Amino acid sequence: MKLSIGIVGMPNVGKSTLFTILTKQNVTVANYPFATIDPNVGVVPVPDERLDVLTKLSKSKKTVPAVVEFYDIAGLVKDAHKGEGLGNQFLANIRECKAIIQVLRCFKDSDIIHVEQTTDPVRDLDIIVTELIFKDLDTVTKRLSKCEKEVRTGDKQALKDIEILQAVKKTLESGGLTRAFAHETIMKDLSLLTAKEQMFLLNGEEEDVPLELKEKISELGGQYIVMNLGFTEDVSPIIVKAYEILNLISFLTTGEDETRAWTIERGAKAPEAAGTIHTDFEHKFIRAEVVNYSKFVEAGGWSQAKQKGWFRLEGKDYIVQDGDVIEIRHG
Ligand SMILES: Nc1nc2c(ncn2[C@@H]2O[C@H](COP(=O)(O)OP(=O)(O)O)[C@@H](O)[C@H]2O)c(=O)[nH]1
Ligand SMILES: [Mg+2]
Repeated sequence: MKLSIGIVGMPNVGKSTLFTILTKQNVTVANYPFATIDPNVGVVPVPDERLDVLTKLSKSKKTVPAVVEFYDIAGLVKDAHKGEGLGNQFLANIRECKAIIQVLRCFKDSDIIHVEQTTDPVRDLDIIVTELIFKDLDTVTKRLSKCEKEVRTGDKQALKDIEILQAVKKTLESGGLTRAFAHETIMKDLSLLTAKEQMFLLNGEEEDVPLELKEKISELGGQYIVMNLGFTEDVSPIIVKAYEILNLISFLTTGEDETRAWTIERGAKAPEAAGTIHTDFEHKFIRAEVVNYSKFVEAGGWSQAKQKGWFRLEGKDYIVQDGDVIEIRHG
């Protein structure tokens, strides 16, 4: 699955406004042809000051930041899970994303129509979460009955799966999200909407945000950011926060040709990281030469770091750390 974030919410809450601000500084779009094909996909560079420092040190010709893809998904309305307002199509779009930013309209502006007539972000949150939950309940219930059939044929794995699915179903029925189960194998297969990392963007001024909304979001185990999209230019905090909730880190490569940040999930091992540079590197991985960023800068470059003995040789099991400056050795 790609490292993509879907922008989700009711109609007219500021989703496209967010998408437009995020993608305005779209410097790397030429490297990502699909982004020019689908106008609802934006490739957004991740701000990273370390890149400038490394570029100077290595006198690199090019600097390439890490990127996150954002999807502007059309607005969901009540009963989307029953197909209302093309709901099923939009829910399918959400399923393709790795994480969700849910935009909630807190700003009051009578010129901007609200599909539910009034500004009430607590109600909107409930509507959207309910739609995601209903869709997932449908998915889980279908899978449960399939597993129950498999159990009758003596399938032991199915028995374990049923246990997890029942716990998931119970969570959904009580109105909860299911992120806590995300590590289970069966969940990876189902890719539930409520199991995705989710961040809430409260569109408005701080005083527009009801305390009840913040409490509801905390109950759901979510993190929020308050931002008045109508009057915002700098969205770096959103990108940085999104990177964090997605559990992403960057490792760095640097040389005369280019200095570049590469995105991996926290916990990824060296061959997997190598694979993000080139798929062949993953299979032909021999070892990685690694210096952490601060040591690299302190030494003043690759050769100095080597002279000082500050770089390490790491093998297949090495878990790559944020800010590792890496050179991959491959066959
Ligand atoms: N007053 C105000 N209007 C906003 C704000 N954010 C978005 N809008 C306006 O609300 C309307 C709907 O926004 P849009 O981003 O298209 O909503 P979407 O349907 O969720 O994609 C547009 O006219 C925006 O200019 C805001 O923070 N304050
Ligand atoms: Mg829109």
